Amino acid sequence: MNSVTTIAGQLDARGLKIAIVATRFNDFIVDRLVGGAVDYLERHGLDRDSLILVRVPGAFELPLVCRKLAAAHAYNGIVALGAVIRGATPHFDYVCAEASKGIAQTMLDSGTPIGFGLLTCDSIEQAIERAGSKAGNKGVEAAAAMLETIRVLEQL
Ligand code: INI
Repeated sequence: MNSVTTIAGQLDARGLKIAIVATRFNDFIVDRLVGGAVDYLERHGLDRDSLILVRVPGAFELPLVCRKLAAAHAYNGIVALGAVIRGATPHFDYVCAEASKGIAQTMLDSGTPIGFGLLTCDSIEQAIERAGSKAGNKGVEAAAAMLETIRVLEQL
């Protein structure tokens, strides 16, 4: 497949303006995701002055705030971070479904890349594993995906 023309995003965050939107709900987990995303973006050249962090109450509020930021056209990309942890009622399913649908729809409607860093876990242990331990840090992965998508779109 050497001869196939390939377009791929460079993981270079220099010169970009980025917004991170993070929930206060489950902040003991989400703060680890935020730390991972900030660290990743700075190590890839992002100037700290070009980064804002917006806090929202919970995952259900992520789409609305991402949509407002995208509509401002002031940011090249957005990283949405949160953690929904299953409880005793079906509440989990409604919050996960609306948050993920809303974020995806916002990305498609606005054309602004949004890194999807919303953990949807059956237990606190699963969330801890994905917030900088056994299963990596999903905040880092969301920031990386957003960055790569920004740089791919620039070439299309
Ligand atoms: N919000 C979360 O971000 N994570 C959760 O685990 C969660 N649970 O389990 O209830 C949660 N609920 C709050 C929700 O996102 C809204 O903030 C709330 O319903 C007010 O609109």
